[in-house]
Amino acid sequence: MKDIRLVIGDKNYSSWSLCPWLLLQMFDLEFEEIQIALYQDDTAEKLGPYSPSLKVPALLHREITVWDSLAICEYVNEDLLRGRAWPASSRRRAAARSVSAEIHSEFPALKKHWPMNCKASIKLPLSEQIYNEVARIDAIWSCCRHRYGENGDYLFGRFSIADCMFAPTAVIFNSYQPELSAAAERYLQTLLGNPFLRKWIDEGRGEIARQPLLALARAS
Ligand SMILES: N[C@@H](CCC(=O)N[C@@H](CS)C(=O)NCC(=O)O)C(=O)O
Repeated sequence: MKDIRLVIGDKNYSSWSLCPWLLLQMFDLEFEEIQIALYQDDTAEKLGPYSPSLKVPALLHREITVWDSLAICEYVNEDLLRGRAWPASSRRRAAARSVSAEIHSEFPALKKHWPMNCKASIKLPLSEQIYNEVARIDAIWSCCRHRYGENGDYLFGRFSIADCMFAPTAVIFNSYQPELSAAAERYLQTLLGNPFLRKWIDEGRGEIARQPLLALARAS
């Protein structure tokens, strides 16, 4: 058994599982992937031994359990990476933490109507709420790239937890194709070009479908 185990859902659907999975991959931390199929009658029963919230992701490290994507990223950063997964300066770290928390806790319309589905590819009309939420994400991406991105192509230059937290958004935007500013589009393409994110998307596309492909998205 490996020292680090990450419990995830279907790669096709589980947006929050993607965040810590990408972090572990990007920082070359060896881990065992425990995958539990979502939306099945026995999903909660299978998650029970691993995740107190009965949700994914959950990280098991020796005798410690951490659940919730952002909490896992913080734990990995602190205990396994000696702080390397956030930007070095406190001003940048504050901004990176703020945008990560924002994507984690806000954007209710996108979360409800534009679910992650690696197999989906359809340009959807935007409701006013979706339009506003896409515009806010565009502003975050453009602003971070403009202010903090001089040392690389990621939000804060070099790869950080902020990029992990926006990776699901990149998959979602790749599926539903909203119009973005040039700077935001460039950042989207940076994320989509990440070899580990491409691997996740490919594996998600290869999984058995457990939800209708477009019905969820069309509700917007
Ligand atoms: N805030 C949590 C949300 C976790 C969450 O909603 N996970 C979904 C999959 S992405 C889940 O486990 N759904 C199963 C269920 O609700 O039964 C996090 O960021 O980890």
